[in-house]
Amino acid sequence: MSHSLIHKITIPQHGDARGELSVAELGGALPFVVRRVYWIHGTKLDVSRGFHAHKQLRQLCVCVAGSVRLSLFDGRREESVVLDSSAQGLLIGPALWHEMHDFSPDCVLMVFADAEYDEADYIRDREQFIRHVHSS
Ligand code: T46
Repeated sequence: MSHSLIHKITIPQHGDARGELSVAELGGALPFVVRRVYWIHGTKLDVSRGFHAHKQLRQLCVCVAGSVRLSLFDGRREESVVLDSSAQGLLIGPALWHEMHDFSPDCVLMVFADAEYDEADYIRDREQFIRHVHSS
């Protein structure tokens, strides 16, 4: 049986009467040393993003506000997951085509990455991605 493409990580919450506090730390919710953090926000209505895979990069995506749907494709199967909680992260490893759809207007998607930005690590053509996974 093939394993799921969706790897969720529980992010510890320390809520109290004052509100919420969520922690992503190495050895806890973070499975790698973070070298870059970016966040996607202010996404316009009916806009989708992504449409690429990475050759090496590992990322943890946390929807800290609102919601977004991620569609994942490993070259054979496609799976979709809605992120709508700051208590859960989605791991996106290498060789996983990903698309982001259905952003809510208030969505803030925070992404922790294990390397600096490198355009050479992107595969932005779906046919090229399929050839890449079937040749490796
Ligand atoms: C990913 C998904 C989840 C930079 O200059 N530095 C950066 O660290 C990033 C992430 C992007 N950029 C530049 C490159 C483009 O000119 O920002 C512009 C928008 O990037 P892109 O079109 O790749 O954005 P998304 O939302 O399609 O993809 C992003 C990440 O790039 C990607 O690694 O996995 O979010």
